[in-house]
Amino acid sequence: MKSGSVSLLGRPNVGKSTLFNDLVGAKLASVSPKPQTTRNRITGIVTRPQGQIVFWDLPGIHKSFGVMNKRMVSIALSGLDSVDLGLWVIDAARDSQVDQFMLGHIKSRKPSLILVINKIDLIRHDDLFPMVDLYQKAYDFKEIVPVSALKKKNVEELEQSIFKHLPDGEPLFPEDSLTDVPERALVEEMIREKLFLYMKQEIPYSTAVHVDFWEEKKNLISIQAEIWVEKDSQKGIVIGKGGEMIKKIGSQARLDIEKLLGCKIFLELSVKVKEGWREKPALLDELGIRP
Ligand SMILES: Nc1nc2c(ncn2[C@@H]2O[C@H](COP(=O)(O)OP(=O)(O)OP(=O)(O)O)[C@@H](O)[C@H]2O)c(=O)[nH]1
Ligand SMILES: [Mg+2]
Repeated sequence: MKSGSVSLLGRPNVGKSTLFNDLVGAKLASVSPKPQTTRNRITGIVTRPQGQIVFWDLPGIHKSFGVMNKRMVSIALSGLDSVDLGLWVIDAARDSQVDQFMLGHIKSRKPSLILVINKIDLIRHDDLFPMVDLYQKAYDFKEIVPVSALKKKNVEELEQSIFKHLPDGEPLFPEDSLTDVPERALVEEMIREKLFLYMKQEIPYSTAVHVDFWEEKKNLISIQAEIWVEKDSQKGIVIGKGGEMIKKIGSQARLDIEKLLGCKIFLELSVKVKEGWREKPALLDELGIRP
């Protein structure tokens, strides 16, 4: 049997979390059109007759300023040496210079990588070949696999390529496991995703979500979560006129959470000002954003 861990690596916004959810077959990671959506490591476990893969969705690697972003990048970089295989994900429709530059930097660590060219739905077929050629020269990839995570194109083929390059071994988790991330953290992610989807400009970046109450009764789970903002002026924006925005965030998040946990959810959201939380190590620890 094959068994191993596989990280999703690359710049922000290339589609790592979308691909991760496809590979795992469940929505565990938050996805949004804004860069730096993912802040923490999320694991997803896939068990097949051939073996088991433990996927790590990670934040994007970027030039980081500030305490939180520095932590995000060191979490992202942990996916270079602490795994059996990395998927280096690129956006086929975006300029490749930054990716080439980043690859140049990590080369010396000699990670075992598959190059995943994502978003091929956005390019012409003919543009793929020169790209493959360029990357083949840039690094000794185990394989190069073009996919469209959004259209779920070629994802099964990618899984087969991954199995080919995994070591032999026994599964680490029982075969019906989906993740080892606590449910609370997944719920926080589902709520945070809605903030990234619906809030504009710097607001989503100034928010965090913290579940502070959880009670299970028969077929209903009651959850209370705080949405942290950095400044008092942001509180009203998250709540919205007549509470409309926070209601929308809550009802959309509830749908995802009910699907994830498979039962009815009562979700109550509140907004709390935690001044400059992004720069405070103790608050980042509380959110689980730890390098
Ligand atoms: N057209 C197209 N869009 C895609 C594809 N895969 C992902 N996207 C979109 O790209 C955007 C970013 O996707 P994410 O999965 O959040 O990207 P990410 O790499 O996890 O981003 P960070 O968490 O910020 O590092 C979203 O709007 C996705 O819908 C694809 O194959 N084709
Ligand atoms: Mg992501």
